[in-house]
Amino acid sequence: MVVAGALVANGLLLLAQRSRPPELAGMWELPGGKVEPGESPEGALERELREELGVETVVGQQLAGDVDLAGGLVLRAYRVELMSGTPAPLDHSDLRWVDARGLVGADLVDADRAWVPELSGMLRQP
Ligand code: DCM
Repeated sequence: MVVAGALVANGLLLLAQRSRPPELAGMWELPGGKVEPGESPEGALERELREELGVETVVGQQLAGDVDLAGGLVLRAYRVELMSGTPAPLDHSDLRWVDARGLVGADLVDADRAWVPELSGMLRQP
């Protein structure tokens, strides 16, 4: 399983720009990564966000609908609350905070598009 986090603060959502693989590089995603053996999905997401963004988070509610990825992986997204730190692109090309319009207009990886309607409703409208 792959887990991804929707970090929303002040009506804005954090998007992260992938640096790899070549076919996904430059596209934007909810940051996250693979669940390792013995980890809970929530624990894995907290670890991934610590490693990739340098922040401490608490994982909240799951977003609706898991997404099937290539290779038999399943992608699941969660709401995430920032506890401490300022997100930094430690593993991504760039980070960006988007409102509803910015989310709809972003060049998102295909899998993450499933959550655009649900996420837009949480964000500042233009
Ligand atoms: N992935 C995705 N959307 C995300 C996070 C990851 O589609 N928000 C996909 C990209 C890879 C796989 O999950 O196929 C593993 O991600 P990573 O390469 O970041 O470990």
